[in-house]
Amino acid sequence: MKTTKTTCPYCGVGCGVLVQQDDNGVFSVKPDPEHPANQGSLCSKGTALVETLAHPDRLLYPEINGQRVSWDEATQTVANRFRTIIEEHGADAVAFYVSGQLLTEDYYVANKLMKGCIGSANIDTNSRLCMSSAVAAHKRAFGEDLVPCSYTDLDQAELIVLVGSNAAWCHPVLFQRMVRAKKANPALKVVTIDPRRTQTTDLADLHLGLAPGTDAVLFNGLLAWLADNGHSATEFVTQSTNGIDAALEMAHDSAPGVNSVAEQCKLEAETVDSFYQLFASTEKVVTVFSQGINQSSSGVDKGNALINCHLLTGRIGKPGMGPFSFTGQPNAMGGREVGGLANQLAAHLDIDNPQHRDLVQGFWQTSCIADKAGLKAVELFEAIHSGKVKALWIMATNPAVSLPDSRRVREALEKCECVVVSDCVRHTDTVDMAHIRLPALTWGERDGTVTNSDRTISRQRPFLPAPGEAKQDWEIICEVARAMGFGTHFPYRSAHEIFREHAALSAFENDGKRCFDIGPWQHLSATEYDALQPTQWPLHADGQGTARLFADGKFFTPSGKAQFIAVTPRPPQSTRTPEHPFVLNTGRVRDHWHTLTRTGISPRLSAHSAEPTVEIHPCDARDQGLQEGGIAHIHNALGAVLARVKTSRNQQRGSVFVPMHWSGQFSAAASVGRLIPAVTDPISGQPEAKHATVAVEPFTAQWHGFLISRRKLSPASAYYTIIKVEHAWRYELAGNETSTSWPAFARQLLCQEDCASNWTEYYDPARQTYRAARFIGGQLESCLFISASAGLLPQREWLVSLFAQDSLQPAERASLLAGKPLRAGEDRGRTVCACFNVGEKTIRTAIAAQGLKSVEDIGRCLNAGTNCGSCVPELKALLQ
Ligand SMILES: Nc1nc2c(c(=O)[nH]1)N[C@H]1C(S)=C(S)[C@@H](COP(=O)(O)OP(=O)(O)OC[C@H]3O[C@@H](n4cnc5c(=O)[nH]c(N)nc54)[C@H](O)[C@@H]3O)O[C@H]1N2
Ligand SMILES: Nc1nc2c(c(=O)[nH]1)N[C@H]1C(S)=C(S)[C@@H](COP(=O)(O)OP(=O)(O)OC[C@H]3O[C@@H](n4cnc5c(=O)[nH]c(N)nc54)[C@H](O)[C@@H]3O)O[C@H]1N2
Ligand code: SF4
Ligand SMILES: [Mo]
Repeated sequence: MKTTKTTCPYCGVGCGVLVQQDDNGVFSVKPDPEHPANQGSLCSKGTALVETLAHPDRLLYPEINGQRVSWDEATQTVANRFRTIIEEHGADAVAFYVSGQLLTEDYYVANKLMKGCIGSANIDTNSRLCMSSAVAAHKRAFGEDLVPCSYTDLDQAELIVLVGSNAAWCHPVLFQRMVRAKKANPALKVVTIDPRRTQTTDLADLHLGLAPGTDAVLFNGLLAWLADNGHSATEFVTQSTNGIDAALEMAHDSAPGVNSVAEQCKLEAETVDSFYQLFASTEKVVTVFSQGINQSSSGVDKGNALINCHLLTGRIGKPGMGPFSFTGQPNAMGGREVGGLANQLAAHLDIDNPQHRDLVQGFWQTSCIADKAGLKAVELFEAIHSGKVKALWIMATNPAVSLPDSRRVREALEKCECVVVSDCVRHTDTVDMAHIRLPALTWGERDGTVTNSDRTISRQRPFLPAPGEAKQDWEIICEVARAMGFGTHFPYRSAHEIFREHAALSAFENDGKRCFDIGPWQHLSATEYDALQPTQWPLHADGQGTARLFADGKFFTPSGKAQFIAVTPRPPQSTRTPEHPFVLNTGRVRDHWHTLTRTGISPRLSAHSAEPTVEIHPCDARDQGLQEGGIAHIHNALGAVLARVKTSRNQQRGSVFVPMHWSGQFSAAASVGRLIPAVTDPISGQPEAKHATVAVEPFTAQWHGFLISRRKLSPASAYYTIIKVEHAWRYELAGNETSTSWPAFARQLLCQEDCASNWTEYYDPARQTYRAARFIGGQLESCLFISASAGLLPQREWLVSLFAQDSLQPAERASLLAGKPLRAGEDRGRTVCACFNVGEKTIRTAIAAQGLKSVEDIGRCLNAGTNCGSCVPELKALLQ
């Protein structure tokens, strides 16, 4: 048994995992009991990591215009095209668009190449869509992009306020940590603030389902109320802060009293009052914030409005308290440390500060350094659209799906003279649009470091060989840099050498002026780097980390004091109109990751939320003529999306929620980025992904169907989504054409060139019922079911189970065509527990038959809910 200690590549919790390979070469993944982030637990995504190791569609060789080429030719071509464009149009005519999923070492060299050598700051990252509002709020309040807290503060807090965070699904291991903290300390109170009720609300003592976009009013109101009711930490405020008066004046103006706040936020006055009382009376408060705050056209102000409340009460820098931005991507923080955003330099230095520029240039010894901020993501794609930026290199992100107004993003990519993409997957919506494709290594193969939400730097270590000719991102970047003539600045032979330089820069002429300092690591040997233990920056001279910042009341502003920010609440930019009466909120589901390039290939992770849904209040659904399980047509001036209707009282009236995950690779028309306007925060440039306005109407399907096939096929129906199942792909289909010859449709779709295979079918044109199955040898190859009504289609799960068999018995073939399982109980229903693969029907049956009363009973009987715990809120709902 060979064991590798590494870090999970998904969310910003940054869990340690142990990857074990047995003597037969079979891998398994376990939580690393020694890693401080997860202390022995993993969520469903982490648990399923092994299932996503062998990607069926890797990008293995460099390509130019779809033709395989050598690495030499690929890197030389990228270098020549970039050089030519720079010579003709200047350095600002080229750009990089990178990602919080790169390792710190990759990020460091990308940033050095663009800002230090090419001399433009046109390098921005998908963190712009993710954390840039929090970054700017931190900078304004603390003088530097600093997260004060440590995960241990969650264990010690007496009140945890979660604002715009669905931690139960998005930071599951931290959510479970809060669940445990509440068990250990029943006095711990939890408040959730979110227009929706989510699985996170399950833990809450108090939920504030405020009107979308009104958080700044709520926190301004809290600030004023705390000050008026004698809860200011006067000594701390005087000694360690500036700007209290202006902030309070604005707070009083905009949120004078509980009643005004309640009215503006559309909450009950008692609810607001309870929250304010609770906040005032509890010393140890952690306020967690995430995308419900950040992804807003006033996200920076919202962040500061909540930080203000911690400054007023002095609840920062001490155990169990502080404002805590949960970061999204595995290396969101590492990217910020090396200056991956277009308005940063490196090592938390500022691009618009001439001394900082001199410092970095002196350290890098390069001849030109960018002297002004570059284009932020949304501006960057606009500049590509208008032809100002002519060459773009995209690394580890899928902007054709994830940027707002994605139709315009695609147009920009189509117009761009030279699109280079480094990715590990051959087909994504973005990779498909590239002129030059560069195959990158991915998790399990690559080597370097990441930084999680609480500043812990951990190693990602490889345990798999490089497939095909794929290379690490830093190697690819260095090779292009050398081909562009910058070789002397890119002498690195390993991630370790890059890391040492990054550490040295953090300490260079620092003398305590910058908090980000990992200087003691600049001399690490290769062996020490390999053995690096998870450590929270900044480092002390002896190499020890720092759990919590600001314990000494010192901040990193020029005055050394924290800064209150006067906040004038602003409403979101899109307003409801009679044509577009719904607020569209977007975000994540439990078991999927972003644009599905990884979780979309795992049957286990695809089972929980199999299709893109639009969640809507049942009364709104009724008013709009929408049926549960039907298909909705969601549209505005920018575009349209089709998604399955899911009614839920967790959704407030007038708002709908659509997940961000479905791309063109997995659906006909479910990419929700098409509906998000490219509206951004004026300071951070972060898009308002939580607030578009839309119409929601029924899509009148004339027929519904599904298809299960071992091979990937390309259905041409108005609605389809693709779901990975064991041994096959499942397609849910619907169309609005009234007459179709189903046998001909089936032959075209299922057989493609080869129709000789064995084929059985059943067709009742009068009832629009069609069923077909295709066999190769005795093995089921594909099956297709069509009906006039979605409710008349057979259950999918047992049909999928037939694909596990090498051949089907005649009775099974007959039952297949009849659309009825041979044996009862073969249908488990929708997966609830992804860790143990337990379906909803199995759970319901067990609850009824065995009189199960609690989540623990279900666990004892079925194992469900006993591993990662993410499905516990759903188990509770089933019990109810
Ligand atoms: N399963 C899973 N986990 C993930 C990811 C994933 O793709 N899948 N991605 C990771 C990444 S990169 C990120 S950034 C994080 C994001 O983690 P979160 O921010 O927790 O997730 P989201 O679902 O984007 O949005 C959080 C909540 O904001 C709420 N919200 C919307 N509008 C408002 C508002 O006006 N006010 C308030 N207070 N709340 C509002 C939404 O209803 C939603 O429940 O998740 C990380 N973890
Ligand atoms: N509507 C809406 N839009 C959103 C959001 C939202 O809440 N709502 N959230 C926003 C947020 S917070 C985020 S973080 C973004 C995420 O959006 P993206 O970053 O666009 O999404 P991913 O699917 O994570 O894309 C990562 C890409 O990197 C590739 N990859 C994986 N590993 C490697 C590697 O080691 N090297 C290289 N070169 N490539 C690799 C993957 O195959 C994939 O194509 O979406 C944003 N967009
Ligand atoms: S919480 Fe889950 S997805 Fe996030 S790092 Fe841990 S195991 Fe990975
Ligand atoms: Mo994110």
